[in-house]
Amino acid sequence: MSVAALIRRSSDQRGTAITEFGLIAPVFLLLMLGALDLAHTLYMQGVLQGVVQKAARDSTLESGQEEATQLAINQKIEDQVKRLAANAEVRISRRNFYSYTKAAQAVAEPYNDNNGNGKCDDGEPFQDNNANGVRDADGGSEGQGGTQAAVVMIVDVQYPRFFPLDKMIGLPGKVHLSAKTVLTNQPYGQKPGEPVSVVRNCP
Ligand SMILES: [Ca+2]
Ligand SMILES: [Ca+2]
Repeated sequence: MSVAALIRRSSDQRGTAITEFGLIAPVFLLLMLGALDLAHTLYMQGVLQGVVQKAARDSTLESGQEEATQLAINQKIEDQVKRLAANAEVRISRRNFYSYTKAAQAVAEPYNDNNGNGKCDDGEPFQDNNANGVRDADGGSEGQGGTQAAVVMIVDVQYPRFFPLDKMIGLPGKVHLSAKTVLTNQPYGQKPGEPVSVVRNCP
Protein backbone atom coordinates (compact mmCIF):
# COMPACT_ATOMS: atom_id res chain seq x y z
CA MET A 1 0.00 0.00 0.00
CA SER A 2 1.30 3.43 -0.89
CA VAL A 3 1.91 6.16 1.70
CA ALA A 4 -0.89 8.25 0.17
CA ALA A 5 -3.33 5.35 0.54
CA LEU A 6 -2.31 4.85 4.19
CA ILE A 7 -2.89 8.53 4.97
CA ARG A 8 -6.30 8.38 3.25
CA ARG A 9 -7.29 5.27 5.23
CA SER A 10 -6.22 6.80 8.53
CA SER A 11 -8.14 9.98 7.78
CA ASP A 12 -11.22 7.91 6.78
CA GLN A 13 -11.09 6.08 10.11
CA ARG A 14 -10.79 9.35 12.00
CA GLY A 15 -13.78 10.69 10.10
CA THR A 16 -15.81 7.59 10.98
CA ALA A 17 -14.85 7.91 14.65
CA ILE A 18 -15.89 11.58 14.69
CA THR A 19 -19.21 10.74 13.03
CA GLU A 20 -19.85 7.94 15.55
CA PHE A 21 -18.99 10.25 18.43
CA GLY A 22 -21.35 12.84 17.01
CA LEU A 23 -24.15 10.27 16.98
CA ILE A 24 -23.49 8.80 20.40
CA ALA A 25 -22.62 11.96 22.36
CA PRO A 26 -26.16 13.45 22.49
CA VAL A 27 -27.62 10.10 23.58
CA PHE A 28 -24.92 9.68 26.20
CA LEU A 29 -25.45 13.24 27.44
CA LEU A 30 -29.19 12.68 27.65
CA LEU A 31 -28.71 9.47 29.63
CA MET A 32 -26.33 11.25 32.00
CA LEU A 33 -28.73 14.18 32.55
CA GLY A 34 -31.64 11.77 32.96
CA ALA A 35 -29.74 9.78 35.62
CA LEU A 36 -28.71 12.97 37.46
CA ASP A 37 -32.26 14.33 37.31
CA LEU A 38 -33.69 11.07 38.67
CA ALA A 39 -31.08 10.86 41.42
CA HIS A 40 -31.74 14.44 42.48
CA THR A 41 -35.53 13.91 42.49
CA LEU A 42 -35.20 10.74 44.60
CA TYR A 43 -32.88 12.55 46.99
CA MET A 44 -35.31 15.47 47.31
CA GLN A 45 -38.19 13.06 47.93
CA GLY A 46 -36.23 11.31 50.69
CA VAL A 47 -35.24 14.59 52.36
CA LEU A 48 -38.79 15.94 52.08
CA GLN A 49 -40.27 12.83 53.71
CA GLY A 50 -37.81 13.15 56.61
CA VAL A 51 -38.51 16.86 57.04
CA VAL A 52 -42.28 16.28 57.06
CA GLN A 53 -42.02 13.42 59.60
CA LYS A 54 -40.04 15.62 61.96
CA ALA A 55 -42.34 18.64 61.49
CA ALA A 56 -45.45 16.51 62.03
CA ARG A 57 -44.02 15.08 65.26
CA ASP A 58 -43.24 18.60 66.54
CA SER A 59 -46.78 19.69 65.60
CA THR A 60 -48.41 16.97 67.73
CA LEU A 61 -47.10 18.50 70.98
CA GLU A 62 -49.44 20.74 72.96
CA SER A 63 -47.42 23.75 71.78
CA GLY A 64 -48.33 22.72 68.21
CA GLN A 65 -51.82 24.10 68.91
CA GLU A 66 -50.50 27.63 68.85
CA GLU A 67 -50.50 29.45 65.56
CA ALA A 68 -47.04 30.89 66.22
CA THR A 69 -45.60 27.38 66.68
CA GLN A 70 -47.25 26.15 63.51
CA LEU A 71 -45.94 29.11 61.54
CA ALA A 72 -42.44 28.47 62.92
CA ILE A 73 -42.66 24.78 61.95
CA ASN A 74 -43.94 25.70 58.48
CA GLN A 75 -41.07 28.15 58.07
CA LYS A 76 -38.59 25.44 59.06
CA ILE A 77 -40.01 23.08 56.42
CA GLU A 78 -39.79 25.80 53.79
CA ASP A 79 -36.22 26.72 54.76
CA GLN A 80 -35.05 23.10 54.59
CA VAL A 81 -36.67 22.56 51.19
CA LYS A 82 -35.29 25.82 49.81
CA ARG A 83 -31.81 24.89 50.90
CA LEU A 84 -31.96 22.17 48.23
CA ALA A 85 -34.16 23.93 45.69
CA ALA A 86 -34.01 27.68 46.11
CA ASN A 87 -36.97 28.44 43.81
CA ALA A 88 -39.27 25.87 45.36
CA GLU A 89 -42.90 26.67 46.07
CA VAL A 90 -44.00 24.93 49.26
CA ARG A 91 -47.61 24.25 50.26
CA ILE A 92 -48.37 22.82 53.68
CA SER A 93 -51.73 21.44 54.73
CA ARG A 94 -52.99 20.02 58.03
CA ARG A 95 -56.32 18.20 58.28
CA ASN A 96 -57.52 16.76 61.54
CA PHE A 97 -59.87 13.84 62.20
CA TYR A 98 -61.49 12.39 65.30
CA SER A 99 -59.52 9.16 65.00
CA TYR A 100 -56.77 7.53 63.00
CA THR A 101 -59.38 5.26 61.37
CA LYS A 102 -61.39 8.25 60.16
CA ALA A 103 -58.23 9.84 58.79
CA ALA A 104 -57.40 6.65 56.91
CA GLN A 105 -60.93 6.25 55.56
CA ALA A 106 -61.31 9.94 54.57
CA VAL A 107 -65.01 9.49 53.84
CA ALA A 108 -66.64 12.51 52.19
CA GLU A 109 -69.61 14.00 54.01
CA PRO A 110 -72.61 13.03 51.86
CA TYR A 111 -74.91 15.65 50.33
CA ASN A 112 -77.90 15.82 48.00
CA ASP A 113 -76.84 17.30 44.71
CA ASN A 114 -80.32 18.59 43.87
CA ASN A 115 -79.20 20.79 40.98
CA GLY A 116 -76.84 18.13 39.62
CA ASN A 117 -73.77 20.41 39.27
CA GLY A 118 -71.40 18.08 41.12
CA LYS A 119 -70.89 20.32 44.15
CA CYS A 120 -72.70 21.08 47.38
CA ASP A 121 -74.26 24.52 46.96
CA ASP A 122 -77.52 26.47 46.79
CA GLY A 123 -78.86 25.28 50.16
CA GLU A 124 -78.43 21.58 49.37
CA PRO A 125 -78.50 19.47 52.55
CA PHE A 126 -75.36 17.67 53.71
CA GLN A 127 -74.45 15.44 56.63
CA ASP A 128 -71.97 17.32 58.80
CA ASN A 129 -70.38 14.21 60.33
CA ASN A 130 -67.57 16.03 62.14
CA ALA A 131 -69.93 18.83 63.23
CA ASN A 132 -67.59 21.63 62.17
CA GLY A 133 -70.22 23.59 60.25
CA VAL A 134 -68.87 23.02 56.74
CA ARG A 135 -69.01 20.15 54.24
CA ASP A 136 -65.70 18.29 54.06
CA ALA A 137 -64.76 16.15 51.07
CA ASP A 138 -62.43 14.09 53.28
CA GLY A 139 -64.54 14.17 56.47
CA GLY A 140 -61.77 16.07 58.29
CA SER A 141 -61.38 19.64 59.54
CA GLU A 142 -58.80 22.28 58.68
CA GLY A 143 -55.86 22.66 61.07
CA GLN A 144 -54.02 20.75 63.76
CA GLY A 145 -57.06 19.85 65.91
CA GLY A 146 -57.01 19.18 69.64
CA THR A 147 -55.76 16.50 72.00
CA GLN A 148 -55.51 13.01 70.47
CA ALA A 149 -56.90 14.09 67.09
CA ALA A 150 -55.35 12.33 64.11
CA VAL A 151 -53.63 14.81 61.83
CA VAL A 152 -52.83 14.34 58.17
CA MET A 153 -49.99 16.59 57.15
CA ILE A 154 -49.27 17.03 53.46
CA VAL A 155 -46.43 19.07 52.04
CA ASP A 156 -46.44 19.74 48.29
CA VAL A 157 -43.30 21.05 46.68
CA GLN A 158 -42.76 22.33 43.15
CA TYR A 159 -39.53 23.60 41.69
CA PRO A 160 -38.11 24.21 38.22
CA ARG A 161 -36.29 21.16 36.88
CA PHE A 162 -32.52 21.47 37.38
CA PHE A 163 -31.61 19.98 34.01
CA PRO A 164 -33.30 21.10 30.78
CA LEU A 165 -34.96 17.72 30.16
CA ASP A 166 -38.25 19.48 29.54
CA LYS A 167 -36.78 21.02 26.40
CA MET A 168 -34.93 17.85 25.38
CA ILE A 169 -37.49 15.10 25.86
CA GLY A 170 -40.64 16.98 26.81
CA LEU A 171 -40.73 16.23 30.53
CA PRO A 172 -42.69 18.76 32.63
CA GLY A 173 -40.64 21.91 33.33
CA LYS A 174 -41.38 21.66 37.05
CA VAL A 175 -40.77 18.78 39.43
CA HIS A 176 -43.72 18.12 41.72
CA LEU A 177 -43.10 16.19 44.94
CA SER A 178 -45.41 15.44 47.80
CA ALA A 179 -44.91 13.97 51.26
CA LYS A 180 -47.66 12.92 53.62
CA THR A 181 -47.80 11.65 57.15
CA VAL A 182 -50.52 10.85 59.69
CA LEU A 183 -49.85 11.28 63.40
CA THR A 184 -52.01 11.55 66.50
CA ASN A 185 -51.75 14.63 68.74
CA GLN A 186 -50.22 14.01 72.16
CA PRO A 187 -52.69 13.23 74.97
CA TYR A 188 -52.32 16.60 76.73
CA GLY A 189 -55.97 16.59 77.86
CA GLN A 190 -59.17 14.62 78.01
CA LYS A 191 -60.19 13.41 74.57
CA PRO A 192 -63.52 15.05 73.66
CA GLY A 193 -66.50 12.87 72.79
CA GLU A 194 -67.04 11.91 69.17
CA PRO A 195 -68.88 14.67 67.26
CA VAL A 196 -72.58 14.09 66.66
CA SER A 197 -73.48 14.24 62.99
CA VAL A 198 -76.00 16.92 62.03
CA VAL A 199 -77.74 17.87 58.81
CA ARG A 200 -76.86 21.32 57.51
CA ASN A 201 -77.22 23.20 54.25
CA CYS A 202 -74.48 24.25 51.91
CA PRO A 203 -74.22 27.99 51.21
CA1 LIG B 1 -75.18 21.11 43.74
CA1 LIG C 1 -68.00 18.88 58.23
